[in-house]
Amino acid sequence: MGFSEAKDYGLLFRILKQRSERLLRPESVQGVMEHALQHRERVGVQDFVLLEDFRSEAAFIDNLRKRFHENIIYTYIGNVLISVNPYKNLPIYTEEKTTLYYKKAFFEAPPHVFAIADNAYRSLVYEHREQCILISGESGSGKTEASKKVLEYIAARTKHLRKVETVKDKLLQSNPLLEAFGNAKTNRNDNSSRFGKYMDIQFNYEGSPEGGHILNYLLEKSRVISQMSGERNYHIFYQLIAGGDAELMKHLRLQSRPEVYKYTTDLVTPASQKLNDAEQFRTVRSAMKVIEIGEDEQKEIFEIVASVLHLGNVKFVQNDKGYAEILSHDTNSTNVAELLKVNSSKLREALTSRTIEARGDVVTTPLDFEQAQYARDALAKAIYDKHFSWLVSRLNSSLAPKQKDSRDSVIGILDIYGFEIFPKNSDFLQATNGVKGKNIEKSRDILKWLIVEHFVTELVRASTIAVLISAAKQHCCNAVFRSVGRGCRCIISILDDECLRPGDATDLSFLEKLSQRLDGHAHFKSHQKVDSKTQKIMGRDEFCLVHYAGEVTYNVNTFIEKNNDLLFRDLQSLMASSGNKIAGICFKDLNLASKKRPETAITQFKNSLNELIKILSSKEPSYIRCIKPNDFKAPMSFDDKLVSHQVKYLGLMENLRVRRAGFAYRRTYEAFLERYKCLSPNTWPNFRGPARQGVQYLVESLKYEKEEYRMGNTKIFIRFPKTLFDTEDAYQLKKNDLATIIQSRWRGY
Ligand code: AD9
Ligand code: MG
Repeated sequence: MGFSEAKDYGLLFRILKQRSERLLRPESVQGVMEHALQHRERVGVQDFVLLEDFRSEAAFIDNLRKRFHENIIYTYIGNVLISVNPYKNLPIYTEEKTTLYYKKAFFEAPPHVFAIADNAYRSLVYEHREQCILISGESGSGKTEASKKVLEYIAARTKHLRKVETVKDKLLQSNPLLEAFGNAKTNRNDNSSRFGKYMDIQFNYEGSPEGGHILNYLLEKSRVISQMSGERNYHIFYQLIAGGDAELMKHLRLQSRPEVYKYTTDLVTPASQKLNDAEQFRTVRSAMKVIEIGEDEQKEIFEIVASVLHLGNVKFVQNDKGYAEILSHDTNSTNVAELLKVNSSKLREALTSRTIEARGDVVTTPLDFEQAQYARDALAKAIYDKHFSWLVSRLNSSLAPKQKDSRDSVIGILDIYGFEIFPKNSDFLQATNGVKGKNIEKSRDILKWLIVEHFVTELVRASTIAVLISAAKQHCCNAVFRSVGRGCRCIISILDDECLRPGDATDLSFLEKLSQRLDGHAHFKSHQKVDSKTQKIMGRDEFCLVHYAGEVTYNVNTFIEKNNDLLFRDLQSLMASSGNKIAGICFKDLNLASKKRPETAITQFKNSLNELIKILSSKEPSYIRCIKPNDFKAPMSFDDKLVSHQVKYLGLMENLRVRRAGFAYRRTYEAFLERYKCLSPNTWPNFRGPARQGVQYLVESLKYEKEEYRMGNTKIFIRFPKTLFDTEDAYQLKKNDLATIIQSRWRGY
C-alpha cells in the first residue's frame, strides 16, 4: 500500500509520527540493539570493520565461516567485497535481488557483487568517473562468476533504457564463446579460465551499454598439446566432438571419441560430461549467431579446431639417416592440409625440415625425430593461440559501438589469474581518503605483479611445484621487474638477454646468470642455498622467490624455449598461404621478411601490460576478492587452513586495519536525510529546511557522540562503523514497523 493511495493522509501521518516517537524512546532503541546483536551472533557481521577484535585473524575467519554456513557468501571490508565460493546455486541473483541494489549505498543492503556493480555504475553515470573492477583470488575462487554477475547486473540495471538489447546480448554471449575456447577443466576448477581477460563495457551519455572491448592475455598454450593428469584440453575440442552434427563431423573428418586424438586422450570422458559438452556446443553456436559470426566463418573456425586435433595425431617415422619422415599415406597430415587448405606435401616437408637463411644462403636441413615432434606441437599451439586472438578481435569488431560518441565512458572488468600486493598502510590510507594519484601509483605495481605472476605461472605450470603463486612484496616485485642486484639487472631482462644471446644459451646458463646477478638480494635465493621454509635443498635447476605469503620455488626448465616462442619459418609461411581465410589472417601479420628477431614472449607481454596499466590508471578501482573455501569443489565445506592462507596473501587483515582508522563512511546530506528521516520526529515525515540542518536533527535524535562524526561541506563523515550500522539497523526495524502500521490501518478502512 503506497502513501498516495491512502485516503486520510493527515490521520496516517499522525499515527506514523506517534509511532516513530515511541520507537525512538530509549527502551525501544534498546530492543533494536538486542535484536541486532542476536542476529550478528548467528550470521556474523556484514562488514569486517564491525568485528570487535578486528586484529584477530581467527575472528575474521570465524565470521567468514559463520556466514558461509548460513549461505551468506559476501562480506565487506568497507567498500572491498569478499566473496566465498559457495559451490552451489544460491537464490541471490534473482530479479528481486537485483532491484534491491538500485541506487543503494553499501551499508543499505546486504553485501553483494551487485552493490559493487551498482556503485561503479552510479559513479560512472552520475559523477562521470570512469570505473574498473579488479577481481582477484586463486583458481576456482569465483572470479569469472563474479565478473559475469557484474555484467548481468548492468544489463538488468539498464533495461529500462532504449535500443541496446542487441549490444547487451552480445556482451553477455561473449562469455560462453570465449569460455569454450579459453577455459578448460583443471584439477582446481572445472571451468578454469586459461587466459587473462580485461573487458571494457562502453556506455553512452544516457548510461546505456553501447559496446564493449576485450583484451586477452597469455592463453596457456601448452594445454593444447598436453595436460596434467585429471585435466582436459580446451572445452571446444570436446564440445565439437560431442555436439557436432553428422554432416559437420564428416566434413571435419572427426570421430566421435576424443580419446582417439592425442591432444585429448588424457581423460576418458564420462557419458554425463558428453551430454553436457553437446549441450554447451549448442550454446556456443547460438552465441556465435548472436555475435554475428556467419555460417562460413563458423565452418572455418571448426576446421581450425579439427585441424589441431588431426595435427596431434601426425606420426613420424625415422628414416635410415636418422631423420624424421611422414609416410605418404598418413591421413592425419592430409586431413590437416585439406582442412586448412594448404599444400599437403609442403606441409609434410615443413614439418620435417627447416630452412635457415645465413649470409644470403638458404640452407634446408632435415629435422630429427624429436625436432619434428617439437615443430608439430609448436604449430598446433601457434594455430590455436593465434586463432584465439583472432576470435577476440572478431568479437571486438562485433561489440564495437555503431557510433562513437565523445561522451562515451567505460566500466572495465579485470578477471585474471593472480593476486594483488597490498599497498603499504600509509599509502592506502591516503588512497581511501581520495588521493587518487597515489592510488594509481600503487595499482600500477599491483597490476604489474598480477600479470607477472600469471606469466611466471605459465612458465612454471609444467613443473612439479604446484605452489599457489602468492602476492609479492614490493621488493620482490622489484627483483622481477626493476633493475636491482649486481649489474642492475632484473629477472626479466636477464631472461631476455639470455634468449637473444647468440650461441648456446640454455635454461641452466640463464639460472647461472640469475644467481650471479641477484646474489644477496633479500627476495631471491639461488639453488645453492637452502630453502628455509621446507628445509629442502633446491634442485640444480631451481631458484626461489620470497613472496608475500611464503617462498616459491621455480624450475627454470623450458624458460628459454617458452620465452623464445619459436615457430619455424617454413611453417609460418605455409600457414600464411592457407586457403582457410581465418588461418591465413592469423599468420599473415607475422613479418616474415624482417631480418630482426621476433620479440620474445616476455617483451610482448610487457608491452601489452603497459597498455593495460595505461587503461586502468585513468579509472577508479573497486575490488572483489574471491576466496575458495575448500579444495574439493564441494558445497558447505569450509577449510579454515586453506582460507587462512588466502586471507593472508590477499592482505585482508591489513586491509581491515587500515579501514578501521579514519572516518571511513561518508554520505551526502541529502542522501543521508532521505534514508534516515524517519528516525527523528523533527525530520519525519518531511523536512523542508536545508539537508544539513535535517541531518543535524537526526544525529541529535540518534545521540551520536561528538567523536563519532563530522559535518563536512556537503557530507556527513562517520568514524565508527558501529554508529552507521546501528543507525541502519534502527532504520530497517522502523521501516518494517511503518509498513505494518500502514497495512493494518488501511485494512481497517
Ligand atoms: V580460474 O582462476 O579461472 O581457474 P575462477 O575464475 O576464480 O577460477 P570460477 O569463477 O570459474 O573461478 O568459479 C569456479 C566454479 O565455482 C564455477 O564454475 C561455479 O561452479 C562455482 N562458483 C563460483 N562462484 C559461484 C557463485 N557465486 N555461486 C555459485 C559459484 N557457484
Ligand atoms: Mg576464471
